[in-house]
Amino acid sequence: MRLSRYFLPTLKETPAEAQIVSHRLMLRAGLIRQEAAGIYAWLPLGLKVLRRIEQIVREEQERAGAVELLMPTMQLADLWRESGRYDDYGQEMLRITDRHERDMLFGPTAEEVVTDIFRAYVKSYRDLPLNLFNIQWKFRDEQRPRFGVMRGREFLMKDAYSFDVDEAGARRAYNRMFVAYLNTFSRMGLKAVPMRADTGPIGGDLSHEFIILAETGESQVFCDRRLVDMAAPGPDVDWDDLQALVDQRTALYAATEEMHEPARFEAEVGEGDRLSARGIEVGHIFYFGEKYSRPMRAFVAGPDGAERPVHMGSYGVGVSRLVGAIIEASHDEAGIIWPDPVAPFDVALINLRPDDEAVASACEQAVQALEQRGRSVLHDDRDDRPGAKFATADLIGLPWQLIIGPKGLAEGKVELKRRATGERQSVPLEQALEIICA
Ligand code: 5CA
Repeated sequence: MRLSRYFLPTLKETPAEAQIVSHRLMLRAGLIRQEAAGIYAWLPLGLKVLRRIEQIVREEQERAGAVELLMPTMQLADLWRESGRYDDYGQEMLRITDRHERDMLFGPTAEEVVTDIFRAYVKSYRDLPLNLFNIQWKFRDEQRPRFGVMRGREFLMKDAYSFDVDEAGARRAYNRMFVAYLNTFSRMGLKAVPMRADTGPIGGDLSHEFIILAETGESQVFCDRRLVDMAAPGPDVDWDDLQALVDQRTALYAATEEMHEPARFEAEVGEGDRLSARGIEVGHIFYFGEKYSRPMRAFVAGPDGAERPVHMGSYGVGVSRLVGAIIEASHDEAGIIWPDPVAPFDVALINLRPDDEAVASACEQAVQALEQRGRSVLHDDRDDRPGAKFATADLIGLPWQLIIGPKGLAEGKVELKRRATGERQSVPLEQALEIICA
């Protein structure tokens, strides 16, 4: 992609309204634009990151056995009257009346809709277990939308819903999502710690939040440091028997403020391992049994023929929030440092003299070779000062910067910079390409 033909509206000034670094950088790097409080347009570069995060989430959901569908953003109030949540949900729910005076709402979550779909088709234990997920925009009329996409009113969520014949099955489903989440966040270069959590308006008695540690996090968290150091299990696990893996992690103390028990914390965790920090919640999983299936009559026949409410759980990931969370975890003074798996492009190609024919043709050659090998390139071919181009490249944080100018070319060399470390090397173009594609 040529930058001269792209749409990358970067800002020189730091926007005054942004209080935390990820929000500032997202505005400055031209990733998002605020259209109303807590409501954002995703500009081209931001959209690419969002899509890559979404794809990692999708792949790990599918690996854990979940099946994707897409539910509507607009929901009928009557479904929420059936579950009993319509009046409870309060002002966070955006309520809308259609032309027929029918009460509707912009979905803040989708337990009711998915239960309605389930009960229409599934009647027998033979069709279970089932886990359905979608990646869809949600709306919550938050009282204090803030920190950009971290606490928006409109935000993208991955929400999965599991259906099992009994509690034992539901726990297996819960464990699968627990491990899928560890792997998902690890693929994005994040360390997410599972913590015992309050269930809030979703309900249920077993729940974990997945928290990224960051100074600007909204929640205070307390945990055993050894949990932070534990590696993600990876894809090669026995997906039908994850209890030991989950137990190993839930045995160590980790709790959000609402669930924190100071006396237990001190008794269970050695002084040197006690970690009290701020955190960002990027995922939340719940087991709530028959909370929705009983009032909404989502019943299945068991092996004995008797009908009983299906056991459910729900599992959320804040897909749009993750864009901000990743920046909180990975940036420096000069800008964003994208982890390779979520970067909007792999390489920033900096053309130091677009009007020099030899430089222009070397750049073309580099773009072709990189794209042939499956690497994406943002080619800065604009007529601008080198200093401005370097600043833009650092700000938008692509993993590699490939710098081509007349002086180097005369010696047969280009410059390659790794954004994360700042390490630079002056090498022939072929060698630079090898290093990038290694
Ligand atoms: N139905 C359940 C799980 S599917 C649910 O709604 N869970 S939740 O309320 O915890 O939301 C799931 C995830 O969405 C959260 O962990 C968080 O990462 C993200 N999220 C929640 N509210 C917001 C918001 N206002 N802005 C951005 N992300 C949000």
